Amino acid sequence: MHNVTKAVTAGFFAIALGVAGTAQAGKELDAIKARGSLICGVGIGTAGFMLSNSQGKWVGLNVDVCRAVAAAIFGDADKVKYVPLTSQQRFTALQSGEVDLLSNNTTVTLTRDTALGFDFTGVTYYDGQGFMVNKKLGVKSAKELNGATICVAPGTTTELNLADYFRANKMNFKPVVIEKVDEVRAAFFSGRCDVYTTDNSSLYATRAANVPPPLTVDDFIILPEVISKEPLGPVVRHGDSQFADIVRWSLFAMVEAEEYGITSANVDEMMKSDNPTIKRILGVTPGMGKALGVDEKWVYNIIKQVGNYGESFERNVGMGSILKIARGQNELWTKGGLQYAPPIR
Ligand SMILES: N[C@@H](CCC(=O)N[C@@H](CS)C(=O)NCC(=O)O)C(=O)O
Repeated sequence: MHNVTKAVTAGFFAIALGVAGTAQAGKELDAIKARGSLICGVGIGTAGFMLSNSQGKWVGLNVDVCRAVAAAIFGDADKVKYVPLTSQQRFTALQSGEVDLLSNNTTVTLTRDTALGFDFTGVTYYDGQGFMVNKKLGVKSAKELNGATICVAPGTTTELNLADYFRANKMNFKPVVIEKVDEVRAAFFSGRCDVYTTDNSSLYATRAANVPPPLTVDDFIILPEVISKEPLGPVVRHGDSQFADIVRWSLFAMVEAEEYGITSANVDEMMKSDNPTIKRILGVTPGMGKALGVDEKWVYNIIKQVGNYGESFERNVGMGSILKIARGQNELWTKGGLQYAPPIR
């Protein structure tokens, strides 16, 4: 009884004094640390987002999120093992523990967040579903697609939105459902389908990187209709909130660093900044790392090794890449976009 009273009293004083809590070690995080690397579920191969390059190195905007989490946990962005997964395989792989997280263009939805037992930890890329067609088809709008044969991947929001859109517009279509993304692309480019539908990001990537000669980029158009909201972001299993917090705040840190002008090129200089916010973000003023259960230099390591969100965007999918995607909705909130990180404090 006496001990309980003491513990309760100590707890009361900790709260009353506003003593900062330290993150509780979670079982997923313990397993990741013991293993010495993060296992990240990615896609099969989509230029700009997740692709094993000619040197066998995984690169892309989604890959950078995996790298940022590894930089936060290990101080080393290279401590990641990548597992390529199809849209059909990804959720079982996460549920079974084959991967620690997915960073693979998965859309945040209510049922995935609840019934599937996952937690979403932010939005890497605000997207929407679109349609790509060969120009020869002479189609200018999705409303002209009645009766079309449409290539689509299974186990996706894409399949569901497609059915909803055609029903709502009183049109019919013939689905050609193919699991592997390279086979979907091949089926579309060979003319087996009139239309390829998926997230617009994937359509841009496919058009920029996968058109087989003698066909060229100019043979294909992406129709103007965007038929859904596809907020794409990292996903973890229910059960380890500390690990979820690290994934969530690693992505936020990339966005926050962009807002405060901290880049991979100037981060060493920024360590000398007098700005209290920058000092806190970079761990010069300690506390944030401890609260998250990682090194105080977690953001420094992310930005030095991976870059801020804008750098990653431009390098992988923006003007520094073959995709040349405009920032659009993925611009910072201060510049009219939707990317908004809550404060690191
Ligand atoms: N965002 C949609 C679709 C995501 C998806 O996995 N699409 C596949 C089929 S097109 C894809 O992009 N794969 C790319 C890859 O494996 O590299 C969802 O979460 O259901």
